[in-house]
Amino acid sequence: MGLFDDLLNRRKEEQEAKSSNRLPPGQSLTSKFPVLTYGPNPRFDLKTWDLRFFGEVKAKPGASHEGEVGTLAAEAYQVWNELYWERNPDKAITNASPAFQDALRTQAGTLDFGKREEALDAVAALIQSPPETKTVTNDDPLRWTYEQMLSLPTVKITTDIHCVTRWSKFDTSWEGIRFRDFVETFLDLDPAVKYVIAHCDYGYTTNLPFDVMMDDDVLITYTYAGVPLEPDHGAPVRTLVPKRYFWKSAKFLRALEFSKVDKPGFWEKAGYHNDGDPFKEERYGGRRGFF
Ligand SMILES: Nc1nc2c(c(=O)[nH]1)N[C@H]1C(S)=C(S)[C@@H](COP(=O)(O)O)O[C@H]1N2
Ligand SMILES: [Mo]
Repeated sequence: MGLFDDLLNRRKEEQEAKSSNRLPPGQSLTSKFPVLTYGPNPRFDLKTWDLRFFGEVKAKPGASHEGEVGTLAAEAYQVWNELYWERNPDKAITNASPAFQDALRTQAGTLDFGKREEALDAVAALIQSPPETKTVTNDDPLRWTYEQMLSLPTVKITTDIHCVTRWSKFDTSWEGIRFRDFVETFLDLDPAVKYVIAHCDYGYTTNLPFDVMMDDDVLITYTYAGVPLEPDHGAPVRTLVPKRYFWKSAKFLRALEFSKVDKPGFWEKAGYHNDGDPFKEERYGGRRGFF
């Protein structure tokens, strides 16, 4: 099929999406997954990384967690990222623990780990079907190590995403921890909490009303299209809030703050709309001047 046919097809798809009200006003459809990050991707060590919950929140009395996780899972996610960070993919593998290297070679047979794609496939396979699992516990639900987080139950969703720079992508698939389930299971919130602020590596923040975060499609996610999230798209963990413009889905997430007062985030303070509903075309300006 020629370029022109591609274009016609895309137009047709776009028209259909518009007439079914699936494409928000002013958006175009893309099949790519553009990358938008202010600044560099953070590097991290998943042995020391953590995810915190703070603000007007306590752990639910007696709340504790016990779950299963692949024995090599956290290291596998680390190596996945190092395969992107390192110029030489073989180095990412040879730096890993002997146990991990053994498991990977068992998994992948005679594959050539000098080839990044092959190594990534093998790492993803190890994550999807771990040779051994172990039980992990956490009795401080306000702080999660990566391994503890991986042992939480997940849900899968397929959803459309909409970037304020006017691209939309349909049917993206994600797996992660449903925010609402997490809150209801583990947290005791001050009843006056009205806002949730996501805090990321390098200081990026974004704010949302608590009610918006409690929708059933809001995730703390680390899997995209069945494989670990790539560094460019927010590894090791991001939020996903499909009903808002995509800048509200925080990459490189490190903490969620529960607040009685609103705290406009990085782009909100720079002039983006505070609410960012794509179907209301809330791109810029809106309500400003809280602070
Ligand atoms: N930590 C962090 N999160 C972020 C950003 C960022 O620069 N830093 N960019 C936001 C913007 S503007 C968009 S459109 C989406 C882009 O996500 P993507 O790169 O996976 O498409 O991430 C959002 N989350
Ligand atoms: Mo964006």
